[in-house]
Amino acid sequence: VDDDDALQVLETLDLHGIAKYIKSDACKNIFIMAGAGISTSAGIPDFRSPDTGLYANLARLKLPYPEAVFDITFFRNNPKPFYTLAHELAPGKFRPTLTHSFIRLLAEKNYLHTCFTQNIDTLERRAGVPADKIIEAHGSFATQHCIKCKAEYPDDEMREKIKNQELPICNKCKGYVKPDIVFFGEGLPDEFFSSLEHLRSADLLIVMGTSLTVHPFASLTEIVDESCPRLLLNLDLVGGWGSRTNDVSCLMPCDDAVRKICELLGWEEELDALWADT
Ligand code: CNA
Repeated sequence: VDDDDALQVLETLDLHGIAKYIKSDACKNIFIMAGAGISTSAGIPDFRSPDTGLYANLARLKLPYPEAVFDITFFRNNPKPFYTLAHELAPGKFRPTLTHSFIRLLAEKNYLHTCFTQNIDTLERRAGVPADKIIEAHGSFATQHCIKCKAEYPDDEMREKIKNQELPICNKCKGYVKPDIVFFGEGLPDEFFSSLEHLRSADLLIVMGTSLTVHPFASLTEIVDESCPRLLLNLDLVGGWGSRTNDVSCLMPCDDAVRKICELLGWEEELDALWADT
């Protein structure tokens, strides 16, 4: 046997192979890595899709470069473009997708160890994935602080400001207030780093709806064991997929892909029931 044969875990490198593996005793801990692509069918644009992505549509905000809208240095001088966008993306406006319900189903069936998400839309929580199984690696709109004196700013006032397209200003020092989402130039939350070691216990990693371009998040794919099956559900092939023996990719909208997986597992009705309930 050569090295690849020794590492081979899946019988076939497709969704059948994945479903069979999930049903086997070997698959206990499933980890998810999610990105903006799992929320596009909810109506929230991703960053990088060529015509529909946010970066393609930011011209009207007159930014020096598209990423500036999420850049902390830029925000300190000009928070307006960010809040224009926040108004459009405000949580509460969107319903979780079938893919979010799939993550919840994995939790209900005791397969889900941790869902690492780059998304700031809180749709994982809204879909009913238990909070202690979610790591919001780039923070979320759930809380907010003054960028100058760090004072917390009330949730209800924040919601009002975003709704009315007004700038939230610190009640104590008049500094600008920013939701606790991680901008370019800021560090990721401690709980992100402290939970990385668990990835070594992964029996399956499912990567969904991400271009795998933002680091350090993207590098989580490397932490799982060399023999751990990795499934990519995305519109395009990213992250050098296929470089490992048990890499499987399914290039289609992730809502369709999770439905196929659930069909193969006999979980389709439960999936639909969970989704109908959110
Ligand atoms: P990205 O770089 O925009 O990549 C999105 C990926 O998803 C692309 O590879 C697309 O091909 C793919 N994709 C789009 N639609 C689907 C679909 N229906 N099914 C499967 N795949 C699809 O976004 P990333 O998440 O990789 O980038 C990281 C950034 C994006 C994080 O910092 C996020 O905070 C940020 N972001 C978050 C949201 C959100 O919270 N919903 C929205 C936009 C951007």
